[in-house]
Amino acid sequence: MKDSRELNSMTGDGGYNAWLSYPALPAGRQHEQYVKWCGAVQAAEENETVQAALQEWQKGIQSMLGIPAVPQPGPKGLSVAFGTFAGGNPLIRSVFGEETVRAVGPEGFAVRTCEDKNCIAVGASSPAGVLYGVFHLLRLIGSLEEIEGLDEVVNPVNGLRMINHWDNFDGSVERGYAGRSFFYENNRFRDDPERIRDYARLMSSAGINAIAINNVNVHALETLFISKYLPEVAGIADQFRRYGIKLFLSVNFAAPMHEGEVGTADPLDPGVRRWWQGKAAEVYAAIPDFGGFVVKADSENRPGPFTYGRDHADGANMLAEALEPFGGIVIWRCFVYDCKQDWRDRKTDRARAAYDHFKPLDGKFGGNVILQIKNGPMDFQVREPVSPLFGALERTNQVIEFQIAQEYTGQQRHVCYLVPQWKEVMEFNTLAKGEKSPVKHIVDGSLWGNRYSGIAAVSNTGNDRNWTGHLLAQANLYGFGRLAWNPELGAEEIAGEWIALTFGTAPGISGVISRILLDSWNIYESYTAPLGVGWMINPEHHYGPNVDGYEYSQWGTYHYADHQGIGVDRTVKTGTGYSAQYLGSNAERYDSLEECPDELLLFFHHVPYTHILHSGKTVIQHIYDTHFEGADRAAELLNAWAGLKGSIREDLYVQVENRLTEQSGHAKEWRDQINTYFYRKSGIEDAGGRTIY
Ligand code: GCV
Repeated sequence: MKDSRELNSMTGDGGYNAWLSYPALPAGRQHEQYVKWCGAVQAAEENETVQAALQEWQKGIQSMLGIPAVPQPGPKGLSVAFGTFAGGNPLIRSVFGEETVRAVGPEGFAVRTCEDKNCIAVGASSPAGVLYGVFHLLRLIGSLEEIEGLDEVVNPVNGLRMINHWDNFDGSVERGYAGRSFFYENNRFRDDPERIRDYARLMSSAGINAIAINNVNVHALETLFISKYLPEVAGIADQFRRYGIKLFLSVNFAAPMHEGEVGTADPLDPGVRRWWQGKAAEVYAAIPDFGGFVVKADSENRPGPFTYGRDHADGANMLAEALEPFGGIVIWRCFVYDCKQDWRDRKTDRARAAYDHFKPLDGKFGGNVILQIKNGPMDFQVREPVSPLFGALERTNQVIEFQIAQEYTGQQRHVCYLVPQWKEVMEFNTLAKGEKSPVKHIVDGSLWGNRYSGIAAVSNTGNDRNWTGHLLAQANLYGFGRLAWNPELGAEEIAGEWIALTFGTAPGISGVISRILLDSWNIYESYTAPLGVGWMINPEHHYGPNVDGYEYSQWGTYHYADHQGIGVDRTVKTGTGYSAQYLGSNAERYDSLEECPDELLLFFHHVPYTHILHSGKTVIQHIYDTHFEGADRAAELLNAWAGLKGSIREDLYVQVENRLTEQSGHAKEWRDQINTYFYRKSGIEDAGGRTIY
């Protein structure tokens, strides 16, 4: 346990500083080592990003070590020095030889402890690389890692490491669970540059380099972000630039008509093409490093090229042509499906839709178009198979889309650490090019040699003091950035970093919080929809149990439970044929009732409740057992957290205690609704004789 003096010295910021809190480090050998090196800093480059790195360094060192990092013009005793290779500090160039300089990519950095030159040097080819290097060093110190003997080159694995905001101009956030937007309120840009700057610091420190600031559902006023509101958008881009982040905008495909200048949005119409070209020129005049457009077209009632008998490639290429002269990109989303499927039609299948729409277009997209594909074929459920589009597109740039916002995983009222799920998806072997074809090598561009690579995710932030509502949901935000930077990092490793940086390094804390995080996905899965079938939530707002919520709605997402069995038949012979969208043994495994993994059984097969799983249990007994256990384990999370009282800051402790209390009660509600539903449908008793209503 920390002594009270140490705890009180940590400011009660309510979680605002998140993983940039820089908690004071304990006295000891490691502390001494840091103090020895970090009292002086050389970082004279005038570039605003290098200066931001310097400020961050000084802030971090002061807070963690209790000493100032004094700027120093040249070598004098031990120091930390950072700058670009071409930036004019001869020390940086003398520490790193040609070979190292060549190995450092545009956003990477090299770091070396040079005893003979009395410095720890961070060198990079770009100012953004310097900033990433400084955050790296701060992370090492914050986690009590060695900084003597450092000698490494670190490059991000993925080119695009992107956050998508679903923020609306009126201040609401679609699927937002952490308050309102910190960009907008009441159809105005909020005048809160400090918050945006701190947000950029947090994102950059996690490795993010691209942010789309508005919802993919672009409404009337947001359509004008590329015209009337450009000056305000440019103001946000200025803030982002300092932290190495490019700004993107979601655009309305029908914008030319909306602004009344052209009577159509037909992508092959010369007037429409000219309109977008003019618009791109205006945007780049205001924001020279503008990233590009994100587009949701012909999806959930958004406009798109279908209206004109054109396809997605026609639409995307038209926008890409407008952005190409400026180096911009089009990120075209593949979340396209018929949202009004009728239950009598057993062949139409929402899961098939993205593949059916986009596979035939492989190779038809321009070089600066990237398809953004949701990780699963449905919609960010707690469990889905990996989208079969990964592996199906050989000649198309593609990024994966995750959802940090916990729309279907407890809405940041339940803890659900998603990094393990994302890692599982990234490791999935698509078999697209032999045995070693994991998703991570498709999205990093290495499998097919794509020009653009990357990973995007829907933000879980809002203007709540702690950014994410649930404090533990910060781990997802941090974890996403770190995983996008390097998919080889482990879920536990990332959790450990986040815990040390947020709560400090006092013994006994990390193990408890790490266990809570690492168990949380499995716990959430066990008391909600069973065996991969998904949904079973209240329609529209998507919170809380409602087994038949979507079964009898017009949105066409079914589980087909009746008194005999449950599940969606997606097999080739008797079902929708979705399983055939996978390659080789993946297709065979999912299609086969015997081989299909338990956790996805009901996604692929309709089975009787008495069907025996690989685990040896019947489906119905599995449902009862997991729901009883899941609710018990949710309650244990609260007990585990209670053990931290007095060891971590009270303001942080209380926040999580409140959420875990709510989760524990809500998990029981889930348990009872699901168990009761299936007991009454099936008429089969629980072998454990437990209470089912
Ligand atoms: C932004 C789901 C969500 C919608 C979201 C959509 C999308 O359907 O419920 O709120 O819209 O996905 O990803 O476009």
